[in-house]
Amino acid sequence: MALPSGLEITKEVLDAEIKAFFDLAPPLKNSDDVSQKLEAFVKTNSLLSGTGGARRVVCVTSGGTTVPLEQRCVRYIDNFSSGHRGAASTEYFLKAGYAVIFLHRRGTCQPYCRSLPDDPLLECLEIVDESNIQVHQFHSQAVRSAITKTHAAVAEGLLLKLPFTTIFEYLQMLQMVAFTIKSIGPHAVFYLAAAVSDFYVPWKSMAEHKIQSGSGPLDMRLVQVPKMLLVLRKDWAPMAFCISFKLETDSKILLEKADMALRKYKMHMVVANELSSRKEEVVVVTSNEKILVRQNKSLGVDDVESALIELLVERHAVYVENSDHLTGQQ
Ligand code: PAZ
Repeated sequence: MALPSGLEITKEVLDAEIKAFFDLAPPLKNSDDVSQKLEAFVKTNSLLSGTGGARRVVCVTSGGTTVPLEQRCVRYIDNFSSGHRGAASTEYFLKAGYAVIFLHRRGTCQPYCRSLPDDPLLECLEIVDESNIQVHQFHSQAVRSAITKTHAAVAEGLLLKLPFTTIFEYLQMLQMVAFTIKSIGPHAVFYLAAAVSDFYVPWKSMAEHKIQSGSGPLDMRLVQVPKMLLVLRKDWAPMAFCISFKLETDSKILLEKADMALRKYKMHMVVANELSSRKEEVVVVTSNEKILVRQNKSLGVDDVESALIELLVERHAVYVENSDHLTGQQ
């Protein structure tokens, strides 16, 4: 149901829109596999031998969702997100002792691979002779580090990588993650850095076959993707610590929009970033603070995620402590 902008929809209407979205979405092809992996991952991390407690688990979403224009998709709408933010943040969450569900756009930047060249296969490998291929000396350190760290994190049950492409896959998987990590209450974190499409073509009104170009200009109606953040907070995983992102290109409206998202979707924190400066600085917006976080080049850190994750981990620790007191667990 389309409402004039500025008018709030009720929770009942939102719930109905979300139900319709999921009912009509093409079912996830590998949903059993995803569900098994999630269950096993959360189980491993919630039964830490000897500690009696759960490990903190963060779901990092990363990269952009696509909006298919045809059911047998040839064309789709996409966005710019490289997945760098999500990949870098995953590395720092792992370093801070979290287990990470890396819900990422297929083909985007991966944790520990940030210093590899764009085409690692062709640029890092060289042919020695007919039966031997080796890593080029120049890239050997980066390749070794990417392989060792990724394999170690996966083998220790600390990193679960789940790829998506479309908006339909992303939202179905996000809901599955939320339903699974709900069981670890305040130890769960959502770090929603993915650039999620605001508009889409509903499956039932989508052309089945490739849209033909012979019939003149393309006239297509995109409808709004129901905002799922509030239901994630309220219904799917109500105890989880939720951090969402707000991206704008007009810095004049950025903080106001971030503030609005914080209140409207009941987020614990919103990270505000502007397109051109997003790699150098972000502002973390909470109910009573606006904290500027910048990359600290003087300490030899050339990304903003190091300081950002340090701050979020600190705040999450306080949140867990307060929740534990409230539930009488300490
Ligand atoms: O993926 P990336 O590193 O190129 O960019 C990160 C980002 C700008 C997509 C992220 O920080 C962000 O703001 N995500 C939410 C975007 C939104 O408002 O929908």
